[in-house]
Amino acid sequence: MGSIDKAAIFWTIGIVTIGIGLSLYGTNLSPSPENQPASSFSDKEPSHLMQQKMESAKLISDMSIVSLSDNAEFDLVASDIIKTIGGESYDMLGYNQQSPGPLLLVGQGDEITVNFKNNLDFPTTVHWHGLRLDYTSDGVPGITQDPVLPGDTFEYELRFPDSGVFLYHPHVRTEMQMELGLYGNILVESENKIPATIQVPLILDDVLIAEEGGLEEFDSKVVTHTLMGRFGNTMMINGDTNYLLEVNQGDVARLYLTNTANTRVFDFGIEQHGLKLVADDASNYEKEEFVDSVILASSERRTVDVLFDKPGAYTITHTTPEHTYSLGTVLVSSSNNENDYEFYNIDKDEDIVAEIDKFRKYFSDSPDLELELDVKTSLVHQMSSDDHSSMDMNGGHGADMQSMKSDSSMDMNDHGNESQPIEWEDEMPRMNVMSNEENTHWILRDVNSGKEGFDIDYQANVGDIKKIRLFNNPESDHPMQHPIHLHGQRFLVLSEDGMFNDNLAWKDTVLVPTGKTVDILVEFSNPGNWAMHCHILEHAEAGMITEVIVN
Ligand SMILES: [Cu+2]
Repeated sequence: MGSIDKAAIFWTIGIVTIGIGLSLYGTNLSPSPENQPASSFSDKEPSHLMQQKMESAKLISDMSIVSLSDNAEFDLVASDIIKTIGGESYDMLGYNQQSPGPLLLVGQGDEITVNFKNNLDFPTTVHWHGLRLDYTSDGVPGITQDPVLPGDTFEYELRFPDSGVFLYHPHVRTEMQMELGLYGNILVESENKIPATIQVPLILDDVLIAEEGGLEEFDSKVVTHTLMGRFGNTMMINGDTNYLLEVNQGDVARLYLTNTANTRVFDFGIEQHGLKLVADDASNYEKEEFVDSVILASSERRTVDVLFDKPGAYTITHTTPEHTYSLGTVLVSSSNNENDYEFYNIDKDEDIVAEIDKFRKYFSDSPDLELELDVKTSLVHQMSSDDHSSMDMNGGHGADMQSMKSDSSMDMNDHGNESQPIEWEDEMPRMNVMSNEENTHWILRDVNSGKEGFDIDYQANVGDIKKIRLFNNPESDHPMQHPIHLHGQRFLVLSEDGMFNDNLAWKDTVLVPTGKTVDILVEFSNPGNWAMHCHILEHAEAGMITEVIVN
């Protein structure tokens, strides 16, 4: 039933690295002093611990692993599948008959060709989220390609200038197709050594299962749940409601986290374990830091290292202001392995610091573009003009509100948790279900021109370094956080409400909390026509999208 019975796939990185020249652990046994604390590895001979690492850096994946060398070709097919969730069968969608789709394992700097076939009953595309690839392979209808019709094929040319974990998913009715299971990870390996004994991709998701069974239905013509996005009621890691990771005491796990939920922001943690935060969407951080948990919005990724130094069963958690949910379990078996206490050392990534140094002179530039995040919805006025004087969004819908911590005076503009990393979750289900792309229109607005959405016509040139200011208007009809994603480029998140971010990393998606002003510095490195949109999938479908042209 759980993943105990599932044949987990073990892949020895040592074997892979021979082919693509990444065997730093095998050849460089005297790490440079700036990368290693003085206390560790001072001997010429490899230590016992290092021997262990050299032999055992395994990739553990529930998804089938497809290892692709430079110039490889790969066939990817989207089709209907029947997927088992919590012992029940559901009609869903998959890539190569799987959901999540296969994990593509590639090397930084390599290029591959994906021969895609659409065996679905409706149009789709594949978007390669976070990759700075040729825009003609970016998979966005209306901007880079026509939808791939049922039975048709499309050839995607992928390249991987950045290392880390990325994802692929459709860009047509994305809110439906991703919810039904179309997504997968790409792991781009760099030449840098990985100070871990195992590597594990963890895809966090939720699905909405209807009371009467089956997944909550979609309207084939109209996007629904546009107010807040479709929150699931069933959470999964790697497509499994009962996820289990089995490790040995002494293992250092490098966890690659990806959020593929339509709208849910996850606050990921592991009971009794600190997480060493290593990398963001598209690069390492300037410096590692220990955190209790990691906030990930839809489509964001993080890399964290965890030392499992004591045997036991530990719950993988998602924590909201109201609840702590179990996402799965890490089972740590006792072993004679020594705990690797150098894990507690904090490393600086001098390469990233040096790379970002070239951009610091732009940090104080004025914004080249100021975007306001807003919404127009007839629902709010409809509801508030209803003759229920006491009817705020809680009071009138007691049955819908049972999951809330109180029936106090919250109304739509006061979710009460706006200062928290996770502002709130599905608190107004009925209102949300009533919302659709016709009664609720999400807006990206150019503050200076007043233009909205595709009328904004923002252009830049390759080589430009530009600041973009994102203002999440707290006075809008329905203020809430929005993860804003820019295709095909990378950016630094410089500040929030003027508070400078002192640990930078390259990103492609940034969560803009309610009422906040977030400045990002975009390196326009990749020519073409690119989408920029909210990654709450229902918001993007309901208008929260624009196009950026890089000449
Ligand atoms: Cu949004």
